[in-house]
This record gives sequence, structure tokens and C-alpha cells, in this order.
Amino acid sequence: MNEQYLKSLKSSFDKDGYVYIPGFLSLKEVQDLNENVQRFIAEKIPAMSASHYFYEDKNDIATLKQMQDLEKYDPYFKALAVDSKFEAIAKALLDEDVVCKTVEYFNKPPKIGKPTPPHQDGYYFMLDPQQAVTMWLALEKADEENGCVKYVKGSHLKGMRTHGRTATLGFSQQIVDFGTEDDVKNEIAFPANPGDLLVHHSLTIHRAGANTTADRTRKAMGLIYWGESAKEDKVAKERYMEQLAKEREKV
Ligand SMILES: O=C(O)CCC(=O)C(=O)O
Repeated sequence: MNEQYLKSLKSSFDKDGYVYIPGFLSLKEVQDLNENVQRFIAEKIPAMSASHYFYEDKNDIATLKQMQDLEKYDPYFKALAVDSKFEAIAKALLDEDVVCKTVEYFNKPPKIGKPTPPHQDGYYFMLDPQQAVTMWLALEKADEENGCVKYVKGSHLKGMRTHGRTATLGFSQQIVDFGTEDDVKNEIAFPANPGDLLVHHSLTIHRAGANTTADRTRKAMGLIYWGESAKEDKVAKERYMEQLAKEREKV
């Protein structure tokens, strides 16, 4: 990736709070990634911490909706995230060295895949400064019918909104007053093809619809990077994680 291209990405990112990079991975690379996701599911889930994967319907393993920390369980996913072309983009957008915090998998199973509530990732990260990005890579076609990602343009420049509890497993917090005139006016949907990459700032407001299709999944990878200047508020984070664990026990 040449210097000039990375500079132009950074300037869009600073202005809009996100970038969209069509065809970031080739179809061959996406196929390889999809095969490794399937291998991971078969080999690693039995040994994973229960807090690192969720089903939409816990009685049906075909409804796997989310996995976290794949890079901690499997070298393929570590190599995907560290010293990789994903990391190079994160570094260029944040303009500093970065550390990969997690590699995730997101699916919305047909008919029952729920909406992703409107939120800002920085609310979960608890960072000062908010120097972090989330990457979302389409593993298959995503559109309005199966729940593509939507961003509120420029929202990263307007601070942290108030969040409150949701009943959505994996996305426990949402913006309580989402839907202001500004949100509606500036929201843009990003239909994506396999291999397309979306990257957003930790303060960018985003959400995704439900999967209303009868027979299409909506699979994607997520990669989160923090800039080295971003410091975590550890006490607040621990309190928050304990709260989540308690709530998960009740489900
Ligand atoms: O996959 C989705 O529906 C949304 C993912 C998301 O909100 C995120 O990566 O922060």
C-alpha cells in the first residue's frame, strides 16, 4: 500500500469517522479465511471460554452468532491481525503504533439474526484518549436484507453519547436517544461484498439491521486495534466486565 493512498484514507477517516475499502481481500483470500473460520469452529470451540462465543439460540449450534479472541486460540488468526495488512491500515489511520486487542467473528443467522443496536465501541473500550479502530470485513455479501453495517457520518467528532442496557447478547449497550435529526440525516448504509473492509473510529456511531432473509447468513470478521497512546481505565473496565458476567449468568 503506497504512502499516498494511506494518507488519503487517513484524511477521509479523520473527516467521516470511517473508511470503506472495497476488495481489500481477494476472493481467494476470503475463501481461505472462510475455510479457517470453519476449521476454527470445529476444532476450537470445545476448548473456548464460554464468554468468548454466543449462539442466537443456545439450543441450536447452527445459530453461532459471535466469537471473540480468535487470535488467542489459533495462530492463523494471530497472523491475520499482527504484522499484517490490517495492522498497517490501523497504524496509518491512528498515526501511531497499534496493538491488536481482539479478532472476532460475527454472524446473523437467517430469520433470527437480531439487529446490532446503535452504539459507540469506545463505550465498551473505556479509553483515554479514544485512539482505537474497529475493522469489519465481509466474509459474504451483506445488504439491507441480511443486516449490513450503517455508520453515522461525522459522529466521532461529537463525543460519547449516553448508553444503556440492551437484551442483545454480545452487544449489551446501546445509545439511549439514538434517532436524532442528526443521526437520521447522516446515517449511511454500507452494503458489502466478500473481501470489502470497513474501518471505524471508536466514537463512530454504528448499527446493523436484523437478518430478515429466509436462507442467507451474514458472516463477517472484526479486528480491533488500539493506538499505543490509548490507556484503559482498568477499574471501570473490571467493574463493567463483572456486571456483564453476572448478567450473562441470568440468560
Ligand atoms: O456485525 C455487526 O453487526 C456489527 C459489528 C459491530 O458493531 C462492531 O464491530 O463494532
